[in-house]
Amino acid sequence: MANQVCINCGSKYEIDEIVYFCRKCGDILEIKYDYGELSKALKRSDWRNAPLSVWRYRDFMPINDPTKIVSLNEGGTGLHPCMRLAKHLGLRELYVKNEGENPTGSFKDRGMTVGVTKAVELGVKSVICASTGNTSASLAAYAAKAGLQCAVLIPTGKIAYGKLSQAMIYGAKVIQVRGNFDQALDIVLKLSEKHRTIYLLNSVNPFRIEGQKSLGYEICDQLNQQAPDRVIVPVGNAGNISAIWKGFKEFHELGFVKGLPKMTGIQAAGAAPIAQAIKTGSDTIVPVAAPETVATAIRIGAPVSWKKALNAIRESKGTAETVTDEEILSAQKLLARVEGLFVEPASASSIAGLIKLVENGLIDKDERIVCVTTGHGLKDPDTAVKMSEKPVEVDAEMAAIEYVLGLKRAMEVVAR
Ligand code: AN7
Repeated sequence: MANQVCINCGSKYEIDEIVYFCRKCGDILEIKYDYGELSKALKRSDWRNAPLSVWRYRDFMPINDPTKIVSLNEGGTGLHPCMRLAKHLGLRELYVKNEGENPTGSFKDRGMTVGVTKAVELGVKSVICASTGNTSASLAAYAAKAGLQCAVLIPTGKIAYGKLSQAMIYGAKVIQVRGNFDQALDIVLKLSEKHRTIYLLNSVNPFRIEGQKSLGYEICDQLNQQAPDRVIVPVGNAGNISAIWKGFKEFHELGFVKGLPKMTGIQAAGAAPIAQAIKTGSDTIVPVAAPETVATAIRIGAPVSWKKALNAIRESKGTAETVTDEEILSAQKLLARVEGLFVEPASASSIAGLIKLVENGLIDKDERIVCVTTGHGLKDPDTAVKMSEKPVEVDAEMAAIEYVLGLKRAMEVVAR
C-alpha cells in the first residue's frame, strides 16, 4: 500500500528497502500511499476512538507488524490556547503546540518511535545519527527501549547540557566531533552507505518524517477537524516543517479537513539558508558555511530537507522569516512569563517569528495561528539561568525575606 518515492524524479523503492537517497538522481525520498486504499482501511478502523498520540494514527504509518512497535508514549501533546500572549500581540486566536511534552522532551520522539520500530521490523541491530542534541537524546532512548546499539555524533561544545545528559544516560556511544552539525551529518550519511549494517536515523530517513507528520494530524483533531490558518515552525534541518505539511495535506486529501494552513518557517539569522531562499525567490539554497546562533538546536547551515521545506512553504502560500538571538531569547522569556510555557531557545524562535511578522504587518490579526514549540526549556538550563534575574540570597531570617518582598523597609531590618 506504500512506497518510498524520490521527491525529484519519482523513482519508486519498496517499503522494506534500506535506501536513503534516490539511486538515480541522488535526491531524498518520501513515503507515498495509495490514498484510495488507505481511505478504505480507515473506514474499517476505529482509530478515532484511540487516545491522541502518534499511534492513534497507526493505520497512516508504514509499519507492517504492530507487535514490533517501540513506544514511550509519544505525541498527544497539548495545544495550549494562549489568550494572554494573543492579547499582548493584538491577535484573535493563538495556540502553542508544545512538543516539549514528549517522552524525551522534543518532537523528535514522534519520528523516532516510527523510525526505530522500522529498524526493529527490518531486523537491524545498530542505529546512528548526527545531531545538534535532541535527535541524539531521542534516538538513544528508543534504541535503549528496543535493545539496539546506538551511536550519536554531536558537535563538540555546542550542544545543550540537558540533551547531552540524556544521550549519555540512555547508554548511547556519544561521539563528539570537532566540527559542526553539517560536518557530522555528512560523515554519518557516508558511514551508513559504506557500512550497511548501521541504520541511519537522521531525517533523510523517510520513516522519521512519517512519525512527525502526526503533529499536523493532531493539530486538526485538537481543533475539532479544522486546519488552522497558519502554522509557525522553527526550521533547522527542515524535516519537521516538511513532515507537518505532509500531515495536513494527507488529512486534506482524505477529506478530514477542508482548509490547509500557511506553513511559516522561522530560522535563526545566523543559520538561515531556507529563509534566504524564500525571501529571494530562489529555487535552491546557498548553504551557510559557519552557522551561528544561541539556538544550538537549529545551528544548521546545509539543511538536508531544504527542497521539501521550500515546497511546503510555497505550496501552502506561507512564508519564512529570520530572527536574531536577542529576539529569540526575549520571546522565550515572554512565553514563559505570560503563558507558563518554558521552551528551549530554538523553540522560542517560532514565537519570535510570530512577533516579527505581526509587527511587520505580514500576518492578519484575525488568523487562527498555531506556533509549534519543538523542545522543552530544561534541555538548555544554562541559557535560561543566564537570561533571568539572579536569585536573591539572604540570611535565614524572616525580616530579610520581608525586605526582599517589599513588606518591610531596609531601616527596620537593620534596627532589629
Ligand atoms: C528544539 O537534534 O536537527 O527543521 O539534530 O531540536 O526538523 O531539523 C534538531 C532540530 C527545531 C529543527 N527545534 O527541526 C537535531 C536537530 C528543536 C530542534 C529543530 C530542532 P528540523
